[in-house]
Amino acid sequence: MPSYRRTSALVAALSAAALTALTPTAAQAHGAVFNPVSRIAACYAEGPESPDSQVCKDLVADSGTQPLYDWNEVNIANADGRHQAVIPDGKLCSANRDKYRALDWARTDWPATAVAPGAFGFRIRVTAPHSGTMTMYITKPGFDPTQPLKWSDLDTAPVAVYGTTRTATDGYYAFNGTLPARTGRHIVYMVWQRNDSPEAFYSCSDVTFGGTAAQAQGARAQAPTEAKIAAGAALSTVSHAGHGGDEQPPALSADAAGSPSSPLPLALAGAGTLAAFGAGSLLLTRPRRRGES
Ligand SMILES: [Cu+2]
Repeated sequence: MPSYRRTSALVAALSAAALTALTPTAAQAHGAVFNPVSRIAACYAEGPESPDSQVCKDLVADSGTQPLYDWNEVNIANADGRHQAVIPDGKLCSANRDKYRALDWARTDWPATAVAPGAFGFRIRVTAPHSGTMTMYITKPGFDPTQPLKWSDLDTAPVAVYGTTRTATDGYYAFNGTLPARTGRHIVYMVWQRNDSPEAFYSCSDVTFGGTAAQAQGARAQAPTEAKIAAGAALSTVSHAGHGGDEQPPALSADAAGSPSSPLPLALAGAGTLAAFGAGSLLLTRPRRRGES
Protein backbone atom coordinates (compact mmCIF):
# COMPACT_ATOMS: atom_id res chain seq x y z
CA MET A 1 0.00 0.00 0.00
CA PRO A 2 1.25 3.56 -0.67
CA SER A 3 3.16 4.99 2.23
CA TYR A 4 0.64 7.75 2.94
CA ARG A 5 -1.99 5.08 3.44
CA ARG A 6 0.25 3.20 5.79
CA THR A 7 0.71 6.45 7.69
CA SER A 8 -3.04 7.00 7.89
CA ALA A 9 -3.54 3.46 9.04
CA LEU A 10 -0.86 3.93 11.66
CA VAL A 11 -2.42 7.18 12.86
CA ALA A 12 -5.82 5.53 13.05
CA ALA A 13 -4.41 2.61 14.99
CA LEU A 14 -2.60 4.92 17.38
CA SER A 15 -5.74 7.00 17.87
CA ALA A 16 -7.74 3.91 18.64
CA ALA A 17 -5.09 2.79 21.11
CA ALA A 18 -5.09 6.22 22.76
CA LEU A 19 -8.86 6.23 23.05
CA THR A 20 -8.80 2.78 24.54
CA ALA A 21 -6.21 3.90 27.04
CA LEU A 22 -7.93 7.12 28.03
CA THR A 23 -11.55 6.03 28.09
CA PRO A 24 -12.59 4.65 31.45
CA THR A 25 -13.51 1.12 30.59
CA ALA A 26 -14.16 -1.96 32.52
CA ALA A 27 -12.67 -5.12 33.76
CA GLN A 28 -9.07 -4.28 33.11
CA ALA A 29 -7.70 -3.91 36.58
CA HIS A 30 -6.45 -6.19 39.23
CA GLY A 31 -9.00 -8.54 40.83
CA ALA A 32 -10.84 -9.70 43.94
CA VAL A 33 -11.03 -12.72 46.21
CA PHE A 34 -13.88 -15.01 45.14
CA ASN A 35 -13.26 -17.88 47.58
CA PRO A 36 -13.74 -17.16 50.36
CA VAL A 37 -15.91 -14.42 48.87
CA SER A 38 -14.67 -10.94 49.71
CA ARG A 39 -17.05 -8.26 50.97
CA ILE A 40 -16.93 -6.30 47.75
CA ALA A 41 -17.35 -9.37 45.55
CA ALA A 42 -20.32 -10.54 47.61
CA CYS A 43 -22.10 -7.19 47.34
CA TYR A 44 -21.32 -6.95 43.63
CA ALA A 45 -22.73 -10.44 43.14
CA GLU A 46 -25.97 -9.42 44.82
CA GLY A 47 -26.23 -6.61 42.28
CA PRO A 48 -25.18 -2.99 42.80
CA GLU A 49 -28.63 -1.70 41.80
CA SER A 50 -30.60 -4.04 44.04
CA PRO A 51 -28.53 -5.77 46.68
CA ASP A 52 -30.26 -8.35 48.88
CA SER A 53 -28.43 -8.15 52.19
CA GLN A 54 -28.86 -5.24 54.56
CA VAL A 55 -25.16 -4.54 54.76
CA CYS A 56 -24.81 -4.32 50.96
CA LYS A 57 -27.90 -2.09 50.81
CA ASP A 58 -26.32 0.14 53.44
CA LEU A 59 -23.06 0.20 51.50
CA VAL A 60 -24.84 1.49 48.40
CA ALA A 61 -26.82 4.01 50.47
CA ASP A 62 -23.59 5.29 51.98
CA SER A 63 -21.19 5.16 49.06
CA GLY A 64 -23.28 4.65 45.92
CA THR A 65 -22.96 1.82 43.45
CA GLN A 66 -19.60 2.79 41.95
CA PRO A 67 -17.43 1.02 44.54
CA LEU A 68 -19.23 -2.20 43.64
CA TYR A 69 -18.84 -1.76 39.90
CA ASP A 70 -15.17 -1.12 40.66
CA TRP A 71 -14.90 -4.35 42.66
CA ASN A 72 -11.48 -5.16 41.25
CA GLU A 73 -9.71 -2.01 42.34
CA VAL A 74 -9.18 -1.96 46.12
CA ASN A 75 -5.55 -0.92 45.77
CA ILE A 76 -2.86 1.49 46.85
CA ALA A 77 -0.61 2.58 44.01
CA ASN A 78 2.53 3.20 46.03
CA ALA A 79 2.30 0.71 48.89
CA ASP A 80 5.73 -0.72 48.13
CA GLY A 81 5.44 -3.36 50.84
CA ARG A 82 4.77 -0.82 53.60
CA HIS A 83 1.24 -2.01 54.22
CA GLN A 84 1.03 -1.15 57.90
CA ALA A 85 2.48 2.31 57.26
CA VAL A 86 -0.02 3.26 54.57
CA ILE A 87 -3.13 1.61 56.06
CA PRO A 88 -4.12 2.55 59.62
CA ASP A 89 -5.92 0.20 61.98
CA GLY A 90 -9.64 0.11 61.26
CA LYS A 91 -9.10 0.78 57.54
CA LEU A 92 -7.71 -2.56 56.44
CA CYS A 93 -10.71 -3.66 54.37
CA SER A 94 -10.93 -0.39 52.42
CA ALA A 95 -7.15 -0.08 52.04
CA ASN A 96 -7.69 3.33 53.61
CA ARG A 97 -9.59 4.52 50.55
CA ASP A 98 -12.64 6.67 51.17
CA LYS A 99 -14.36 5.28 48.12
CA TYR A 100 -14.40 1.85 49.76
CA ARG A 101 -14.96 3.02 53.36
CA ALA A 102 -18.09 0.92 53.88
CA LEU A 103 -15.97 -2.22 53.61
CA ASP A 104 -14.46 -1.31 56.98
CA TRP A 105 -17.78 -1.57 58.80
CA ALA A 106 -17.38 -3.91 61.75
CA ARG A 107 -20.68 -5.72 61.29
CA THR A 108 -21.60 -9.32 61.83
CA ASP A 109 -24.05 -9.47 58.95
CA TRP A 110 -21.57 -9.38 56.06
CA PRO A 111 -22.32 -12.30 53.74
CA ALA A 112 -19.95 -15.06 54.84
CA THR A 113 -18.50 -18.33 53.65
CA ALA A 114 -18.74 -21.40 55.90
CA VAL A 115 -15.31 -22.97 56.31
CA ALA A 116 -13.58 -25.63 58.42
CA PRO A 117 -10.03 -26.11 59.68
CA GLY A 118 -7.72 -27.81 57.19
CA ALA A 119 -7.03 -27.51 53.51
CA PHE A 120 -8.73 -24.68 51.71
CA GLY A 121 -8.74 -23.81 48.01
CA PHE A 122 -8.41 -20.08 47.51
CA ARG A 123 -9.69 -18.55 44.29
CA ILE A 124 -8.97 -15.03 43.17
CA ARG A 125 -10.62 -13.60 40.07
CA VAL A 126 -8.13 -11.37 38.33
CA THR A 127 -9.04 -9.03 35.53
CA ALA A 128 -5.35 -8.19 35.17
CA PRO A 129 -2.79 -10.68 36.44
CA HIS A 130 0.31 -9.15 37.97
CA SER A 131 3.64 -10.58 39.01
CA GLY A 132 4.01 -10.53 42.78
CA THR A 133 3.12 -12.24 46.03
CA MET A 134 -0.33 -12.89 47.40
CA THR A 135 -0.43 -13.47 51.16
CA MET A 136 -3.58 -14.65 52.93
CA TYR A 137 -4.01 -14.03 56.67
CA ILE A 138 -6.71 -14.94 59.16
CA THR A 139 -7.76 -13.27 62.36
CA LYS A 140 -6.51 -14.68 65.66
CA PRO A 141 -8.61 -16.83 68.00
CA GLY A 142 -10.92 -14.61 70.01
CA PHE A 143 -11.20 -11.98 67.27
CA ASP A 144 -14.20 -9.71 67.89
CA PRO A 145 -15.96 -9.00 64.57
CA THR A 146 -17.89 -6.11 66.15
CA GLN A 147 -14.64 -4.16 66.46
CA PRO A 148 -12.79 -2.52 63.53
CA LEU A 149 -10.13 -4.80 62.06
CA LYS A 150 -6.62 -3.98 63.25
CA TRP A 151 -3.28 -5.28 61.99
CA SER A 152 -2.70 -6.89 65.37
CA ASP A 153 -5.90 -8.92 64.92
CA LEU A 154 -4.20 -10.90 62.16
CA ASP A 155 -2.30 -14.07 62.94
CA THR A 156 1.29 -13.39 61.88
CA ALA A 157 1.51 -16.82 60.26
CA PRO A 158 -0.19 -16.62 56.86
CA VAL A 159 -2.66 -19.33 55.89
CA ALA A 160 -1.35 -19.23 52.33
CA VAL A 161 1.37 -17.53 50.32
CA TYR A 162 1.23 -17.63 46.54
CA GLY A 163 3.58 -16.27 43.91
CA THR A 164 1.45 -14.61 41.24
CA THR A 165 2.36 -14.45 37.59
CA ARG A 166 1.27 -12.41 34.61
CA THR A 167 -0.99 -15.17 33.46
CA ALA A 168 -4.04 -16.59 35.19
CA THR A 169 -5.91 -19.61 33.92
CA ASP A 170 -9.44 -18.58 32.96
CA GLY A 171 -8.91 -15.36 34.89
CA TYR A 172 -8.27 -17.04 38.23
CA TYR A 173 -5.41 -17.61 40.59
CA ALA A 174 -6.14 -20.84 42.44
CA PHE A 175 -3.97 -22.19 45.23
CA ASN A 176 -4.26 -24.13 48.44
CA GLY A 177 -3.75 -23.04 52.00
CA THR A 178 -4.46 -24.41 55.44
CA LEU A 179 -7.03 -22.87 57.74
CA PRO A 180 -6.35 -23.21 61.46
CA ALA A 181 -8.86 -24.11 64.16
CA ARG A 182 -11.21 -21.25 64.92
CA THR A 183 -14.76 -20.78 66.13
CA GLY A 184 -17.38 -18.35 64.93
CA ARG A 185 -16.93 -15.41 62.59
CA HIS A 186 -13.47 -14.49 61.31
CA ILE A 187 -11.90 -12.47 58.53
CA VAL A 188 -9.52 -13.70 55.86
CA TYR A 189 -7.32 -10.80 54.80
CA MET A 190 -5.42 -10.65 51.54
CA VAL A 191 -2.34 -8.60 50.76
CA TRP A 192 -1.23 -8.79 47.16
CA GLN A 193 2.00 -6.94 46.53
CA ARG A 194 3.22 -6.58 42.97
CA ASN A 195 6.95 -6.94 42.37
CA ASP A 196 6.91 -5.07 39.06
CA SER A 197 5.39 -1.96 40.64
CA PRO A 198 4.88 -0.54 44.18
CA GLU A 199 1.14 -1.17 43.80
CA ALA A 200 -0.64 -3.51 46.23
CA PHE A 201 -4.18 -4.82 46.64
CA TYR A 202 -6.13 -5.65 49.80
CA SER A 203 -9.27 -7.57 50.65
CA CYS A 204 -11.50 -8.77 53.48
CA SER A 205 -13.50 -12.00 53.27
CA ASP A 206 -15.88 -13.03 56.04
CA VAL A 207 -15.81 -16.68 57.07
CA THR A 208 -17.62 -18.67 59.73
CA PHE A 209 -16.28 -21.75 61.50
CA GLY A 210 -18.44 -24.38 63.09
CA GLY A 211 -21.91 -24.17 64.59
CA THR A 212 -25.02 -22.79 63.10
CA ALA A 213 -25.18 -20.04 65.71
CA ALA A 214 -22.26 -18.33 64.07
CA GLN A 215 -23.97 -18.50 60.72
CA ALA A 216 -27.37 -17.38 61.93
CA GLN A 217 -26.46 -13.78 61.34
CA GLY A 218 -25.57 -12.78 57.83
CA ALA A 219 -26.29 -14.30 54.48
CA ARG A 220 -24.22 -16.89 52.71
CA ALA A 221 -21.78 -15.16 50.41
CA GLN A 222 -21.81 -15.90 46.70
CA ALA A 223 -19.21 -14.93 44.15
CA PRO A 224 -20.14 -13.02 41.00
CA THR A 225 -20.74 -15.16 37.93
CA GLU A 226 -18.86 -14.46 34.71
CA ALA A 227 -22.14 -13.23 33.22
CA LYS A 228 -22.53 -10.76 36.08
CA ILE A 229 -18.96 -9.57 35.67
CA ALA A 230 -19.55 -8.97 31.98
CA ALA A 231 -22.90 -7.30 32.61
CA GLY A 232 -21.43 -4.68 34.95
CA ALA A 233 -18.22 -4.08 33.08
CA ALA A 234 -19.46 -1.06 31.14
CA LEU A 235 -20.31 0.74 34.38
CA SER A 236 -16.86 0.33 35.87
CA THR A 237 -14.57 3.34 35.98
CA VAL A 238 -11.50 1.21 36.42
CA SER A 239 -8.98 1.40 33.63
CA HIS A 240 -5.75 -0.37 34.29
CA ALA A 241 -3.91 1.67 31.70
CA GLY A 242 -3.66 4.77 33.81
CA HIS A 243 -5.31 3.20 36.82
CA GLY A 244 -8.34 5.47 36.45
CA GLY A 245 -11.08 6.23 38.88
CA ASP A 246 -10.31 8.04 42.12
CA GLU A 247 -7.22 6.09 42.96
CA GLN A 248 -4.99 7.70 45.52
CA PRO A 249 -2.25 9.79 43.94
CA PRO A 250 1.17 8.16 43.90
CA ALA A 251 2.70 10.83 46.13
CA LEU A 252 2.13 9.89 49.75
CA SER A 253 0.59 12.33 52.15
CA ALA A 254 3.15 14.45 53.96
CA ASP A 255 3.18 12.44 57.17
CA ALA A 256 3.70 9.13 55.47
CA ALA A 257 6.19 10.43 52.93
CA GLY A 258 8.21 12.26 55.55
CA SER A 259 8.31 9.45 58.04
CA PRO A 260 11.87 8.15 58.44
CA SER A 261 10.49 4.71 59.21
CA SER A 262 8.81 4.47 55.85
CA PRO A 263 10.95 5.89 53.09
CA LEU A 264 9.53 5.70 49.60
CA PRO A 265 12.33 5.64 47.07
CA LEU A 266 12.00 8.57 44.74
CA ALA A 267 12.49 6.34 41.75
CA LEU A 268 9.46 4.31 42.72
CA ALA A 269 7.41 7.43 43.38
CA GLY A 270 8.35 8.57 39.91
CA ALA A 271 7.41 5.26 38.39
CA GLY A 272 4.10 5.35 40.19
CA THR A 273 3.38 8.81 38.84
CA LEU A 274 4.08 7.63 35.33
CA ALA A 275 1.94 4.57 35.78
CA ALA A 276 -0.95 6.53 37.20
CA PHE A 277 -0.97 9.62 35.06
CA GLY A 278 1.27 9.05 32.09
CA ALA A 279 0.15 5.76 30.65
CA GLY A 280 -2.14 7.38 28.11
CA SER A 281 0.51 9.65 26.67
CA LEU A 282 3.17 6.98 26.84
CA LEU A 283 1.05 4.82 24.65
CA LEU A 284 1.32 7.42 21.92
CA THR A 285 5.09 7.23 21.83
CA ARG A 286 5.94 3.63 22.53
CA PRO A 287 4.39 0.24 22.09
CA ARG A 288 2.35 -1.05 24.96
CA ARG A 289 4.31 -3.46 27.07
CA ARG A 290 2.95 -6.94 27.29
CA GLY A 291 0.62 -7.45 30.22
CA GLU A 292 0.13 -3.75 30.73
CA SER A 293 -3.52 -3.77 29.87
CU1 LIG B 1 -3.89 -4.07 37.93
